Amino acid sequence: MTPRIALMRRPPATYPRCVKRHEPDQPIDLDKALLQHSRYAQVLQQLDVETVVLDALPDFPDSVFIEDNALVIDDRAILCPSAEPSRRGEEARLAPILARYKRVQRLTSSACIDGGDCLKTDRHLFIGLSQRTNREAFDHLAQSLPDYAVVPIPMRTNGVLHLKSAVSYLGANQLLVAADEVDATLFPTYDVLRTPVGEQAAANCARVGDAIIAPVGFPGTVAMLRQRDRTVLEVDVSEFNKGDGSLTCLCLFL
Ligand code: CIR
Repeated sequence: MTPRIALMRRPPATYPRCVKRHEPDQPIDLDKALLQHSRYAQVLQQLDVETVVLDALPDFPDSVFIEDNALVIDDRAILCPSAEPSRRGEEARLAPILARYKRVQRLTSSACIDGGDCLKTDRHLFIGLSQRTNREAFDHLAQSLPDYAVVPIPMRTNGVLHLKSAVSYLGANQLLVAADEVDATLFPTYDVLRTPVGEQAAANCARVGDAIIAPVGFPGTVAMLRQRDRTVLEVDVSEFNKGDGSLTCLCLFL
């Protein structure tokens, strides 16, 4: 389904203090992050997606990564409580906004999950079992979404943060996979396109209709997609990469 609305959350002034697994070589440039965020919204608008940009939440430095706060599936928005203590509560701040569009649901209290670990295709919901997403969350989703085949995907301990950092659904039964990060044989019924050597980070792309939004800096991946007649638009998300974020985490498609 082509997304028509994207919720985004403006980066707060506290964003440079977001959770990071490693300090970046260069510090986060907040002004540049704000520009990149606006530019991404413009690209979505060019593709006829209505962007709803929510006020910044200074108490939550990572709240710009709004994809992690909920799993939106059909008419439901399932809130995602993060395993990262400083992110707990972001989802509650989003709940009233989601309720304008969807039926809001909650998981069992022992469940931890980030939306970045939830990859929907037309038939499957793949759930990355990562440092952020536990079995309780997977079990609850598997029980409560009988229309989907809900499939667990084990993630490497020191690999990417989330499943969607390494796998994107491109529509037409195609998955773009960073095969160094996730075992591509776990998707036997899909046409798997592997990111070229050195371009693993390009595996996180957003799809809007037939168009693909890809991060800047991965010419091999862009060429591969264009050879398959896909329209590719590139967006610079360098300041979000420094906070362990990728492109898709900046919006929540409704
Ligand atoms: C975090 O550690 O939670 C944030 N600094 C980055 C979250 C990125 N989210 C995503 O890729 N879905």
